[in-house]
Amino acid sequence: GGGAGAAGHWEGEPLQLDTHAPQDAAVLDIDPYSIEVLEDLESWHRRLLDGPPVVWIPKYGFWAIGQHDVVSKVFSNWKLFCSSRGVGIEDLTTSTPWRKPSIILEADPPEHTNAKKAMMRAMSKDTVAALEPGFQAYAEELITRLLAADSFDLAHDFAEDFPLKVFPDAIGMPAENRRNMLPYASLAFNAGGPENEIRLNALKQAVPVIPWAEQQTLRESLVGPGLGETLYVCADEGLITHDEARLLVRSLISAGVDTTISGLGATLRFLAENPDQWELLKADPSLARPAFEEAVRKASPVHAFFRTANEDTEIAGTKIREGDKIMCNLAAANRDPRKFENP
Ligand code: OVM
Repeated sequence: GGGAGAAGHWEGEPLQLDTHAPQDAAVLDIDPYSIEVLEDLESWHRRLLDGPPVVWIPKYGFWAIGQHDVVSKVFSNWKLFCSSRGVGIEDLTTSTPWRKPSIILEADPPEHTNAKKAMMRAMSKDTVAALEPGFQAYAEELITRLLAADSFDLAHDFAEDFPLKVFPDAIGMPAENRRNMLPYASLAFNAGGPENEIRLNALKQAVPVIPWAEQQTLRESLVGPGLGETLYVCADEGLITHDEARLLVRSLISAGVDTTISGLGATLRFLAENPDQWELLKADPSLARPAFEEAVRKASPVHAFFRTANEDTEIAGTKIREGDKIMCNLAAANRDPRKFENP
């Protein structure tokens, strides 16, 4: 985003890209979406946390932030830093996204308000409490089966298996083809990045299952009561339209398993790597929730979402122009020593 380069160019010199650094911007010449960075997230996050609070990433022409208080402030101000122009690199006002934007993730008030109300109703405290026995029963069944085996794969047989069973059950989805949710979710998350190999690969893997995913969002595809049907009842009652109910079911299918799988996997992995913590948890199972919360903090199943500046403004003293994209690095914020002691 942003305006044309102020730096003079003349006949014969290639036109400067929109990715020029704005005047006085602190520049961080790094590709946050490169394999090298993804394999060494800590150094990228350290550079965000140890340097100036707002840096310009020239490779793509967006801002990046990572300090907890700065990220928090941007996320709390939807009027200035909106979601409706997209939470990935692309500005939805000028690009064609891979699918119709989400009405809960890529939306702001007032459009966002009733969508959120419907979602809150579908996942009310009572509904969630009613889901618990089924989740519990399958957890017992799964653990019994895994313990009977000679060995099992923690990621595939546990972290993926559990959410892929209980969550689609909760939505009211049919039993078949649920693993299709994995490539679909992978695209939902990777679509927010640049057109690199990771994104192209996610697209390639997901393309065959996109029609399946769209089909699953229809009311007649649901096989029983559940979160999906509750969303359609919200439409029957006029809170949202039936097309919006369909898009909210799509949100459940898009975002319901990926982060849960990462969170469960990270929790068990960290416990395996820290046997003293495992002993503490075994001695006091009520520590399960804080253990999970801590794993999610440390692993950040979502690394970053973008916001778009809705008008000229500033962040921590840096001038931001209308249309500028801001990469808000949750994963860095979760490791900010200003916020967390010994993060
Ligand atoms: C959605 C949705 C919500 C959160 C994450 C996501 C990045 C999608 O509403 O579809 O994937």
